[in-house]
Amino acid sequence: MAFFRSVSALSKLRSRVGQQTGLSNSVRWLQTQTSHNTDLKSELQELIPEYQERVKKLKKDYGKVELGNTTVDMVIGGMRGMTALLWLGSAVDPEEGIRFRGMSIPECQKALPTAIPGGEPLPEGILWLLLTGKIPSKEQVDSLSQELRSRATVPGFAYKAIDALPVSAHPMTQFATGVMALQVESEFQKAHQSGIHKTKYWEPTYEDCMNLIARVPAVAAYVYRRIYKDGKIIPMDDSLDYGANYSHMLGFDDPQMLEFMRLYITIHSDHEGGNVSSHTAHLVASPLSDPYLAFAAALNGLAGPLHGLANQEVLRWIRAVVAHFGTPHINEEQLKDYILKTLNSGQVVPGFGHGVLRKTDPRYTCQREFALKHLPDDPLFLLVSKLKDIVPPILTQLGKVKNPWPNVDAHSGVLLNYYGLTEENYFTVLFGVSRSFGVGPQLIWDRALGMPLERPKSVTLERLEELCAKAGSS
Ligand code: CMX
Repeated sequence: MAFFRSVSALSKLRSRVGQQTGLSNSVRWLQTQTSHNTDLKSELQELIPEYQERVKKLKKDYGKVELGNTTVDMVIGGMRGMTALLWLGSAVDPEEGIRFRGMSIPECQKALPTAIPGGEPLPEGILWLLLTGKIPSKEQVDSLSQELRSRATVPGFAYKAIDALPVSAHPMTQFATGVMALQVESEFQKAHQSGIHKTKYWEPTYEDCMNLIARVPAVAAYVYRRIYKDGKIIPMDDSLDYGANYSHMLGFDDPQMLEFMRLYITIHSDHEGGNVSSHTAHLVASPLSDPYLAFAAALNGLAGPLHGLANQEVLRWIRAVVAHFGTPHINEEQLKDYILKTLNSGQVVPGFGHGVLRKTDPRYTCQREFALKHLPDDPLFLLVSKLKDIVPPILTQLGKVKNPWPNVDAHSGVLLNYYGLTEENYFTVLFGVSRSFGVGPQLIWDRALGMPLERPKSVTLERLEELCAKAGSS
């Protein structure tokens, strides 16, 4: 009872703080939580005992509280709607979309520090927020930028591992191989072999996750330059923030592209825990596989066309439409015919639909706003805009699509293409770099909270039929 009393006192306090400032409750609450600690690890260290207490209390006093029943639909339907994971960083509401530690994308755009006045959030800010639940100051974000730069040196053997693959290998294969090679330097694996006490697991996990996050842009940029730019590598620029540096190492220094990259990483960082890549990382890390092993596995899930690879598939599909009609200026009837042709050939329309969302993805909306501001007349953007109106009614008519609205992947490709990053096979690598920002913080918390090995129960087909027959006859 005391627990519920304290929760209710907490929400009253949140609401009171909110009324005083005129901001939404979640942001107001987080603003009261800011601190002056510029060292992220020390900040985290202070928070861990409180979170451990909260989880301990749930386990001890409320372990048998039901969160919903498991149905046959869930077992044979990809576990849709089954609440089965603890994920601290973010939550997806079907109608409203993502909230990062309670903050919507527009709230993050307003509250997180930027590189230029009125600009897009710096990815370092979302990392701080996801890990601590607090809105960082510019000073804290700058200090984190510096920390990431100081960890960014990639060992030569990681590049050699990539070089062992043919240049024609898919960029995601090359990227995941590079990440696997980084594992050789895992602090967690070393510490575990030396017999570290389990209460300390989070510390080498923190080191691994921060090193991983710091190093993936260089690995990812290497893959890009190796495949598409004759292997001419561009070194990191010590004066740049994380997002700008990644763009710079890829070879894109247009200030607008740097802003888009900052926004891209921020919005692709996390999407609660049940999506394939995030869930994979959490699952693979649960038997104490280190963060590199977990994140490489996550990337392999992200590389599926129904998940992150849709990024690539959307631009490929749009290009095929343009090639088919010989122009990006296509009328509604022609577009409808092409969409039906795609559906009739047994394929999905990439960039539409979602496992959880039931409205337009706010990650789509914020990219659309960026495009409206910076490239309103781009022919491919205009085509994407038409598709957002034409595709949903057609998918709805199929009668089976639960969410006909555009998702995050419907938009990113045309923006990247506009700024010169035209090689769509590479797009999922950008998604992968961003996803390290969501996966890393959760893996650190998994170890800090002593999360156990994940091991759900499965059922055979015969047993399922037996249980259904029993339920049917009663
Ligand atoms: N085009 C055509 N058919 C679609 C569709 C689309 N965009 N979205 C869903 N459907 C179909 C499904 O294939 C399924 O058909 P069957 O019953 O014949 O197998 C039916 O509608 C029901 O699916 P659903 O319950 O609405 O959707 P799911 O939760 O099963 O799948 C998703 C979600 C995203 C895989 C699906 O909407 C899809 O394939 N979309 C296109 C690919 C895409 O954009 N993926 C990116 C998602 C975001 C991300 O993870 O990056």
